[in-house]
Amino acid sequence: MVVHRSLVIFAIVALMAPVISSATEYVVGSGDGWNLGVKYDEWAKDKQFFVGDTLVFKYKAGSHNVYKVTGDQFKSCTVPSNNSLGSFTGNDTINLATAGTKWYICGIKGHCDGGMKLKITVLDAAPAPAPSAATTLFAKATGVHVLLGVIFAIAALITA
Ligand SMILES: [Cu+2]
Repeated sequence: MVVHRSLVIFAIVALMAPVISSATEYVVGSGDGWNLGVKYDEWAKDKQFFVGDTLVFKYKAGSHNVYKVTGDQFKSCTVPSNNSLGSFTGNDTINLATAGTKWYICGIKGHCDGGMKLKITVLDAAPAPAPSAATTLFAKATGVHVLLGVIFAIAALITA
């Protein structure tokens, strides 16, 4: 019975894996969080952001904040008069709802100039109309997961 149960769980996990991996939560700056002395262009350069992903800005509440800004405000480190992100809790989550370039800065005096500025490009989650190498790979990966799930489900039934 122990084997039977673990096989069923494996089958469910194998079937669910492509669904689970479709949206990603990114902690900005990873372990360094949202702080001075972190190179956010370095952090962002090897990442691909898609609509549906989330950014989490982690910092000591009161020490920093996060403003969504325009490209011009980003360049000049201009803090907008409105706070478009709601309250600053030190664990600020932003849902990437639309595709395009997004800019974020810390609004504490001198912090944006000190490097607390993040620029990312968000891509549409939907696959391109023309089949690309990436979508073909994804389709294959999904196929393998479904196949594995079916095989283990059958195996689970046989051993039951
Ligand atoms: Cu700051």
